[in-house]
Amino acid sequence: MIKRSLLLAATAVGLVLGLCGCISLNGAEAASEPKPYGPVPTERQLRWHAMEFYGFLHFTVNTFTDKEWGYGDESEGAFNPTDFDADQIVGTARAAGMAGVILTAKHHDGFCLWPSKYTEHSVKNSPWRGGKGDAVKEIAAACKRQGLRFGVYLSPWDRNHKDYARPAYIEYYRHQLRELLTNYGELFTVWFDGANGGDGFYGGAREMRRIDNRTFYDWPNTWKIVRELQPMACMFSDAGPDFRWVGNEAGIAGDPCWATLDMTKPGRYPGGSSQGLNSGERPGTAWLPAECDVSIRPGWFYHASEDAKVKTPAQLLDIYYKSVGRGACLNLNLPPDRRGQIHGNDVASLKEFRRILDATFAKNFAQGARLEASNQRGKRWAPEAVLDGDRATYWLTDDDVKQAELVAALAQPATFNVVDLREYLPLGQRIEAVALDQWQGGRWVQFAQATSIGNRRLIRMPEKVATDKVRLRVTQAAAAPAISEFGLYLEP
Ligand code: FUL
Repeated sequence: MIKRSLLLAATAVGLVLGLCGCISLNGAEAASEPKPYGPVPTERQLRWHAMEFYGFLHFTVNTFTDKEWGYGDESEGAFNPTDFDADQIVGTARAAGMAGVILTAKHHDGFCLWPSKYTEHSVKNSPWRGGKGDAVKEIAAACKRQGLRFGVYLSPWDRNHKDYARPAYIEYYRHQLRELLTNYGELFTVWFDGANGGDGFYGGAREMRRIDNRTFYDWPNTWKIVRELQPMACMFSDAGPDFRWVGNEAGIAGDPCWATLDMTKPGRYPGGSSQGLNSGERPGTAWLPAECDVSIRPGWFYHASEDAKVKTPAQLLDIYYKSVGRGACLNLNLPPDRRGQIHGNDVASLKEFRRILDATFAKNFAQGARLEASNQRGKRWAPEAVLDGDRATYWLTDDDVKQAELVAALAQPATFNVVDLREYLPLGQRIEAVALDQWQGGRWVQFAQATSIGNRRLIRMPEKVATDKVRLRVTQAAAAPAISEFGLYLEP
């Protein structure tokens, strides 16, 4: 009897909640669920956003022939790393703070780093490990051991294959894709390069072969294979479907850099034009955030002649702030050398880069601040969420409030030169401009401003700011701003 009345009461409450969805149990008015603005990310894209920083590993016959683009006629015998060490490679990426690596399983020259069943042009005919080696397997296993995610680059352009530019090649390409998608554990990405240079070996033909990027690869059906076999893998091409090229190979995102793109524009297909990719488009028709790819050296592959041209820690930091700090992901290439390891110069530069980043983000000076917001949408969306280190919680204003302020009275006076902001992505990219003020001599003085935020905005200031009160102002937004994180840091 008691049980039954409880059940009835619960049903009644449930009904009331279900009917109006806006009355809380204590009778007070609570706000309704917020509606997303514009295109929103998928679950797999959210996982990708959370990675922020990962690496490319460009490695193949080119490493031994000293080329950037192999012609496709390289002997399998050329591939012979003297001391291949997947743990050293992946360990270097891990120590640098990377969340994953993407290996060039096959570059444009067509040589396969795994013993594909569908070609003789692979490690199986190389002297490395007596023809029994599988570099894809070794890197994937090292990633698993060291807690990194793994992805593959499978060049659509193949300058070795006799059927390239004919329908039979698509079949070949898909067989290879299936091998990579089924034999190497979970992949976080499949990276489809857009380069199609034309001439090549092509099984001995040594000729120019042109294809129409838009139709030849029949991308929709190739993508289906990835979705079927690796549903959580994000696919890259110049224009998606899951993340986009940033339009340059310098690792620099636009400012602003919107996470959305208008896919109705001409050239919006894999390998299409790079127009608009650097800054994205707003409001856009698809959530298609940017990846900034860049090599730690001038070339993508290892060349001893570039040993003294490794990017310095200061250059890497600059790239980090202009990629991750503009809401994109950074894909930094580390090319294994002829031993099959990351060269000491690269290791040293990465180590110092990481040391500075760790020192910078060790302490959030906003932590413990007393927060006061000009508006909040009800208890569940209180401003304290911006300091809880959890990107799933956020401060949100009422629907009609698109400009809002958050004053943070710091626990102690602080000196900082980096501001860190994140939007709550499942509600779409809403904020269009923010400004920051410091309390100085009894008044507010602006010290920074920014446009797009998205996954993350890092504002790196030329001067340090010393204050005990900071004001964050959302000065322009397309919908009620939803901010999930806020931080103040000091780069040493
Ligand atoms: C380009 C390629 O042609 C380069 O060799 C490299 O792989 C880079 C990441 O993408 O399009």
